[in-house]
Amino acid sequence: MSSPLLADLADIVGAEHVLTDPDVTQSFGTDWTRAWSSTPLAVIRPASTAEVAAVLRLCHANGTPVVTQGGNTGLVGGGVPHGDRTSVVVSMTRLNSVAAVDRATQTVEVGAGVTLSQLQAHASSAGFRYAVDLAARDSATVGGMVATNAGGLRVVGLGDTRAQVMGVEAVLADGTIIRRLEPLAKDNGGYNLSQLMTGSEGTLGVITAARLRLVRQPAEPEVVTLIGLPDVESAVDLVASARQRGDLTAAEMIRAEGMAVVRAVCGLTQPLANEHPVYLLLETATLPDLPNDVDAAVDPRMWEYRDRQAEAVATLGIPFKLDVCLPITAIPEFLKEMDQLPDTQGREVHVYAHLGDGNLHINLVDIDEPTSERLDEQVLTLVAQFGGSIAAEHGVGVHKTKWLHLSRSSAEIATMKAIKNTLDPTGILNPGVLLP
Ligand code: 2HG
Ligand code: ZN
Repeated sequence: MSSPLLADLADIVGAEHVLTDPDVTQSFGTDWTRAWSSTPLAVIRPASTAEVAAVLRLCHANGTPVVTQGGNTGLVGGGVPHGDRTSVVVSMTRLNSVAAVDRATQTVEVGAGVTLSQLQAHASSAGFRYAVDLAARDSATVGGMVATNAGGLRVVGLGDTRAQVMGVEAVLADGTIIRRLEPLAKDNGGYNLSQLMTGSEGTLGVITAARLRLVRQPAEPEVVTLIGLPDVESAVDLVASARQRGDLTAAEMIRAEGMAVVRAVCGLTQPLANEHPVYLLLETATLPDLPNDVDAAVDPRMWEYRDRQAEAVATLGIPFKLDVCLPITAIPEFLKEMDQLPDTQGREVHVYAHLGDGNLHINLVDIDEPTSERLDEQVLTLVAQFGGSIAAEHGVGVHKTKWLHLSRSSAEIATMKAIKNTLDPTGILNPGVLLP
């Protein structure tokens, strides 16, 4: 090992788990979008909570920045270093233990490195379901999903990651371990530190394990319906009536340009009899109520048109991305105004959405740079004017720290900074992420 720090890290995790070859570490330094990329000082692969604690104690003593990484599926630059050879990436994939499902409490304890697919398979083998689902399921890990409070496809019916977290184990910046993994439905002994860690994007501690709630498997597979519609207003109306019936688990939207791209890139056939400006996918327990003359298809394979939007758009170039949330009824007007902004006018804007949650994914590909403060400012200011949130389900990352004030008051940001300074006084955990 070329430096005393790396040699000490190797003593903790084993030399074969300290990666320094740039050809190997580059992928850990580049996020999924390819918009953010730096070479890590090293990638450290601990195998236990005790090893994570020892790594953090050492980095804390040395003042070395630590970026925690799971499946590296983030889209806001929150899981990769910023600045070459300044930070170590702590890759959590070896913390992949899975305990037996606790049937009496309908919960399970899993390590941070367990992937969403593994968790889903484990839950379903015990007759349960893990409520959160998202397209990156084969790579996204529990630690990353808790750290970002991942949302995904079924929030409208089953809630986000926060709603599934009963407790977490985490290591603080100085190596202190805090552990709340007991299956306790009621636990009011003070502040809920597990929920403080949830959504903290690696800035307050390193999540090493979680106890997660499970939900019942549906008696029958859900009904998946893709519906062609003339406009976003009609989609919002259909979501409202589907919600009223009380059996809606997902309500997703694709626009015509997204349908065209996913079909071309993924070789998919036209799903409905005709082409439409807007497509709504509803997942419900029983057939949804639809207008008589509507063009629709009932088939679980309809998910593919929505699931593969991000992958399809990414083949067109490195996209400029924004992930925002709006009051759902404001979305038609918001989209009209967004398409008229100085920097979006006349451009193809790809919007796909977890419409039931009011969560829009805005992607532009015909741009010079995947990061554009002008676009950020124009779109996010409009989001704030409509009473929305600038960070829906992907987090703030490094991308949106500058715009946090549009969604949070200065008193809230000051409180967040006070918490950060208390738990990570030297600022080694994910510097530059979340807080301005
Ligand atoms: C999705 O819903 C993901 O498909 C990715 O959250 C969003 O590509 C995006 O902007
Ligand atoms: Zn999404």
